Amino acid sequence: MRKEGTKITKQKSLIEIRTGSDSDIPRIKKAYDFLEDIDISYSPRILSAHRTPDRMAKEARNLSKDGFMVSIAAAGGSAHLPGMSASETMVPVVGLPVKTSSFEGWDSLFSIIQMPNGVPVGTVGIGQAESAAILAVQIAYNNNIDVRNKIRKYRGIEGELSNDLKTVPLVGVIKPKEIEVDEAKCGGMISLMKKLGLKVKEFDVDLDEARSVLSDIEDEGAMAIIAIGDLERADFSKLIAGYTDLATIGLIVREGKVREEIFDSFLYYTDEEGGPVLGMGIKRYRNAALYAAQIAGMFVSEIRKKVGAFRSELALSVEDKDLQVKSEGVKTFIN
Ligand code: RP5
Repeated sequence: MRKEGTKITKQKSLIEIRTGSDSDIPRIKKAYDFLEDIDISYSPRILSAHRTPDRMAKEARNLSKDGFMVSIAAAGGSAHLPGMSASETMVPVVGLPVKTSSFEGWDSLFSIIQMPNGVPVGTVGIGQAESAAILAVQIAYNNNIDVRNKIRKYRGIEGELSNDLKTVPLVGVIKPKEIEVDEAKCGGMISLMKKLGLKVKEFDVDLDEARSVLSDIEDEGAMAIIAIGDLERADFSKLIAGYTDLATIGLIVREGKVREEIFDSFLYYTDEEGGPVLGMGIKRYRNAALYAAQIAGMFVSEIRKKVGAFRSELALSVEDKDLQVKSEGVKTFIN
């Protein structure tokens, strides 16, 4: 049986907040506070990926049947809770890296963000608990115009959405004109989304055009945005997120060595500029597509089924390789 969040008991929780330890709870207090302040129910859990692995996995598998639309998974250090939870569910997981004493939370961030292709976690900056809560609401309440307008007001986003707005499985892919993407990978991301049943609209913009592009796609009922940046324009995703209440997936695509400072301009915004971003691992084009499909899949069962089939194919291909390496040995396998 689920216990409802602390303050609200009548409203059904669409948002679960799982932490790897009770010690995480005071560190992510802003997430609970934010949801309580805007009257959104949540279910708090303590589920450790290492100390209670079976229970953690089982409760991840139960998320969908228990009616959750999103799970915030917060953990620190060897922070495997978000990734392991994500691998057991089609419900989008928002990864919240908890600040640690030894590495200031960089260990947590790196353990969460760079998920392998196939199983995305939308990751916020270290200790960015309020961002995680805002994004969870933006994902779970995409079709609830009252809640969306409340969030827009709180975040200072211009323009109230019309109550007649109907959401559709549409995703906007937006990038600055000046950056170069790997055409094959970007094309692969777009075709994967289409294969999973999403409509996709692509925009190359200057930042001053972004606001009107976003306003149009919001009016068309989009469910998510993928905003692409590179090393020089790592801030692009969060600047885009500053103009919209749509769940904004941030993707950094530039090839080459990446230093950790990039995450400072990628994931952290201020009251004056930018907004919260669901960060994907560097160059994780496919995960951006899958995460967008998971968000839409919360509202469209056909898309959820297709993401499930994609995951099953992925699992089968790993199992095949396992059988192969077991029978052939590594030397034949790698040749
Ligand atoms: C992680 O280890 C938890 O998420 C927590 O951040 C960290 C330390 O846990 P405790 O030793 O305080 O229980 O799994």
